[in-house]
Amino acid sequence: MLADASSSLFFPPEQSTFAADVDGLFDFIYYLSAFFFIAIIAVMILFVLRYHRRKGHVEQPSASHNEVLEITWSVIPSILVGFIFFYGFTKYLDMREPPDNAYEIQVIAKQWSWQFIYPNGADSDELHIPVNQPVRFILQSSDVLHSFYIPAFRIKMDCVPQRYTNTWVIAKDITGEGKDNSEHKPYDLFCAEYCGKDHSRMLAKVYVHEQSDFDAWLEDAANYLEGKTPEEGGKLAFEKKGCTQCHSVTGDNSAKYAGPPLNGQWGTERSVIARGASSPENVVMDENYIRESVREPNAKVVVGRKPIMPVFTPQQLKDNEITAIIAYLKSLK
Ligand code: HEC
Ligand SMILES: [Cu+2]
Repeated sequence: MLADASSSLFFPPEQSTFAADVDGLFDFIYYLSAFFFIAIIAVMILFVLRYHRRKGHVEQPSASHNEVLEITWSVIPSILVGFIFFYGFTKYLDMREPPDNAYEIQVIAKQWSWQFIYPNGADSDELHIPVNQPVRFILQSSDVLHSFYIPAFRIKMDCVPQRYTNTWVIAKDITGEGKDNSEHKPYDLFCAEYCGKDHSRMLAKVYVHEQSDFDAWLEDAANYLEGKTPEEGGKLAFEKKGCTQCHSVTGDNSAKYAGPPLNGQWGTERSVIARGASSPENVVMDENYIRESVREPNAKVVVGRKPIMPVFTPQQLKDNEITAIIAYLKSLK
């Protein structure tokens, strides 16, 4: 990031209409603090040199007070702090109030991935938005606290379980990769609230498109299973929905994956503990077991595993996607 010509010392390039204001206020506070830090230390050193205790030096009685000095050191800081408050608060209010015509995207945060759901039902694990248009994000969490943070846009907002929060942005420039022709790389999106073991891997990219390219992308994203065999489509769905975060399809059973490997499992028996039961029972991996594992992961938990698989609601994973995933898992040897 520092190598990028247009980036400042502290931040990536300003890519939203908010960014210049945020950086302006940050710089003001930063240089103001630096100024007073140097001024205070300098005066302190001067006083130490001038007034330190030494032979033949007679102590002065303590001065009672100096009205001009005291008023000066009260009024100047009050004006500075008042300015910081006023500027910060008015900009904060702008950032809280999306315009009525904003395009709305649902954001679902979960351990440890992001899901973005668009008005036409399409969804993605990377964020795609149109350029120069207000976009409002409606944030929710499926499990614990997360925080939706896009440094290039200077926006950050908590995702709180059992509650909706929101934030919005206008992106100033398109990004490269895909059909667009731009020098900007896609921007980073981070989770900025520690949320467990794989918090540091809870990342996504942000792609900003021209409106027409965005519309085309949206259309494709909604119909991504079309024209594919169930196995091909299932593989895509399995990757797109973040199953690969927790399940290997290579037999890798290491601690890197929170869930069991899913290749070669079709038709085999496993030991599970059903909800409320005290002793394990055996079940076979078939269509209904996979469907239940996705819609109600805690109904039966594999012995020796933690019940941490997230629920995938029909909004997050449609029935036809489950059907495709079943075909894919069936095909994995
Ligand atoms: C956050 C990690 C995580 C994610 C993401 C995840 N799973 Fe799981 N999954 C687990 C864990 C842990 C288990 C074992 C405990 C249990 O049975 O709930 C499991 C169990 C399963 C099982 C039963 C495995 C067996 O051997 O009996 C299936 C099938 C499954 N997951 C499918 C999926 C699919 C499909 C997706 C994506 C739509 C997915 N999982 C996403 C963690 C995850
Ligand atoms: Cu998180």
